[in-house]
Amino acid sequence: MALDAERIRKDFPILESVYNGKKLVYLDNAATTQKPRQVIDRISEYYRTYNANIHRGMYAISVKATEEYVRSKEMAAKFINAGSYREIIYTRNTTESLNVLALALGEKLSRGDTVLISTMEHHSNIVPWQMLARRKGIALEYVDVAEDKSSLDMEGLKAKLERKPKIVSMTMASNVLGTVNDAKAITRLAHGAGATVILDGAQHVPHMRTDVKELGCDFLAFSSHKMLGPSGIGVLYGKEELLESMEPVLGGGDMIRSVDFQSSTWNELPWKFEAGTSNIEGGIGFGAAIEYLNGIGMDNVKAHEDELTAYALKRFSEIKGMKVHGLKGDRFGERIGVMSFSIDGAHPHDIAQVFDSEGIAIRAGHHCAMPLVTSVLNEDSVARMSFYVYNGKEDIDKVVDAVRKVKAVLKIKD
Ligand code: C6P
Repeated sequence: MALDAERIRKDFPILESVYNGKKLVYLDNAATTQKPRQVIDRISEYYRTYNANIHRGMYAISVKATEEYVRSKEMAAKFINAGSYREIIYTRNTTESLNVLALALGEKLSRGDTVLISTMEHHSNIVPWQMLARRKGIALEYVDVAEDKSSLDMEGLKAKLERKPKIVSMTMASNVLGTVNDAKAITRLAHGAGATVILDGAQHVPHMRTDVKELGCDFLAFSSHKMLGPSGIGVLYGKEELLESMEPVLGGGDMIRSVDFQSSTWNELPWKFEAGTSNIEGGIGFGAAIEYLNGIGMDNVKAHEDELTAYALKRFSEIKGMKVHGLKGDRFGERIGVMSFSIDGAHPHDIAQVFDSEGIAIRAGHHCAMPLVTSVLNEDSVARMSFYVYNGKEDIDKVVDAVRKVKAVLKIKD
């Protein structure tokens, strides 16, 4: 076994809860993950013993708060193998990180320039570029999902790169299909075409080792809340020289070096991009989450999810009328533990409701990836379960029982 899920589960107080008379089985980790005691306690300790604003205080608790906040950035930098914490900007979430990039990099684009994304993207890597296209008259192009309806069409990517897009922004792992894209190859090809490369790591960084030096990407976005940390903290990683060359998008306190009545100069990195009082407790709690994941080891996290994915694929293959979206067979390792599925004759919202009555939390809908779900999968909605470090095979067994209940309730014949 890659990790001891049963022992890990004991660190998560919420997993002791009983809903609808059943012990909670939490399988909506792609939406957000649960928090271990270590994270909850770290945030509580901050409030109880050293709550103060950072960078301002000439007194002990402010100095400690600043040190802890910076320490969390150092851990985040190390976690993705960034050069230093100067390359780690804290935002609210992946969405904000991508919006900051669309605003800051978008400033340098002009009418007729192209931004290339894919049809596999979450709305947060589509809408900011559409807004930029409307503002600046740039063209937005898409790389398609391949015929397998699961992986990115790499030949299509090469063809689109011939048009020399200025920016290529792609997801590292799909929140609907679970597919892990070859982000290293995408980055290499896009750089070869002269593009700036942004990677959406929201579903990758929490689930497997992510090394920005190895990937070679220019920017990476991800969220603390999807990796055991608090909400309201996202990461925007950028290569130092690129961040230095960019203008900030928000102005105010903390991001300046000097201000006079007419103009201002900017603070050093990463503070240039963090205007106003930061989410201090969020940053500090995120540090505790990173420590927790380091304790498990990211290769163990991936191996555990592989084990659960293989088991779920096997169990689901035994059920008539059940369709699993995404890569299957011996390609199961090319996905994270996100599994979308449909059951003949059952609406995904009904599936989620019956699951809820069994204490099982899953998500149903378009998962903020409408183009992918409607145009590629040809569905208006799919059910989705997603695993993390505290899930075990017994959770999947409960899902299989719940699928049987869905069929019984909706009178679907076997
Ligand atoms: N996907 C899901 O249930 P935020 O909300 O900003 O932390 O993350 C946005 C985001 C960006 N990219 C990908 C690939 C994502 O999966 C998400 C968030 C959640 O699938 C909430 S919609």
